[in-house]
Amino acid sequence: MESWVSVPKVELHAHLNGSIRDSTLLELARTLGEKGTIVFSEVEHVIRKNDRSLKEVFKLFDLIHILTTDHSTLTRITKEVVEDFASENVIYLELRTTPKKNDSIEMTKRSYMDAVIKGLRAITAVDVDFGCHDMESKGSTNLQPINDVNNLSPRKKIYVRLLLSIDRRESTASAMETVKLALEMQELGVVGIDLSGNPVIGEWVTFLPALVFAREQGFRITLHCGEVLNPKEVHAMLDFHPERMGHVCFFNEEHWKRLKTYKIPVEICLTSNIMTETISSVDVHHFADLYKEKHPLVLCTDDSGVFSTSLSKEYSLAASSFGIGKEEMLRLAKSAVEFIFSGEEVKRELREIFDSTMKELR
Ligand code: 6MZ
Repeated sequence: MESWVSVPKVELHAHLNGSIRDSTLLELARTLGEKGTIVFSEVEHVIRKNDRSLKEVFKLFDLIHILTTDHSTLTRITKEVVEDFASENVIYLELRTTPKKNDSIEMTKRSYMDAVIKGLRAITAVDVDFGCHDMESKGSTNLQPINDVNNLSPRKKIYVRLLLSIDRRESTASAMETVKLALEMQELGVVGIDLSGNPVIGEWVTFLPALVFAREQGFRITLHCGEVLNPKEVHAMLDFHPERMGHVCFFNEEHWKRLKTYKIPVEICLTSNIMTETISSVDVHHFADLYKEKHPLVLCTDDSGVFSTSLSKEYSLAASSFGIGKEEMLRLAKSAVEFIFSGEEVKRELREIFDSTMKELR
């Protein structure tokens, strides 16, 4: 398979706690095992396992959250996850996470997010622009464009923006709290709201008031949609007309028609859909039809840790499965710039990076 590591890429659907390195999870599990909080031998095989049903994935998230939900660990995983994306030339990342409360360790949704921001500030290996308006956010003051040809060893630069996720287990009040937190943190790079979590749990009407409020406040919204058969919910989500949708697997004729008419960009997660058996194999994935019809699409990882993937691997998989050449794939990668939740200035800079890569290829 061709390597897609060197190609600039945009990642718009990545869950923080799903993107942790296995080595870090095992280290955290070992430490909690030594403290007697968990039994390491019972969780080791769960972390190492590769193929998981959708149900098992959500069980694994419960375990991951036991391992990671303290402030210093959150800071560490945020730093590592962003470094990993930057190392494979992801130039713009919208990282999503569910702010969590844990009274026993005095964690509030705000302190959870502060720990995430601390992780962004702790990155030194690459330059991080996370849209924060104070000087500290720019990391190194020695900012270099990623592809500055006059510099022999330019530092990599990654734009990181945050989406706050509402978990489908949450109440309306809790979802509303997340949106209010997003408002408080707009200056710290929060650009949108996501609805995610176990798709068999929760009702659309529970989250709708918070999503309507988020929209009124100017946030862009992405919804996990159609991960299980639930035509009524898909219908209601399409009525809401979000700025993007993730997965869109269980759609009927009417849903496809509306999605295409509205031109809602779709976050495609090939490996995730196949591993969780939401889609039976890559050759019957709806990517093929949407791509053929020039529907707005973006390739994403979903949970690179949980599904042992990377954005480069997703590009390889799409290119080889659907017979797409390098230049065409680059065009697909570039098109994602139009669906990001950041403003025009960032879009312009990203387009320039893609244009110069395309020139080099010719
Ligand atoms: C739905 C998913 C997901 O928020 O703790 N999440 N929700 N479908 C998926 N596809 C398999 N993958 C991840 O990251 C982990 C959380 O993201 C959501 C789940 O709510 C999971 O608990 P954070 O950083």
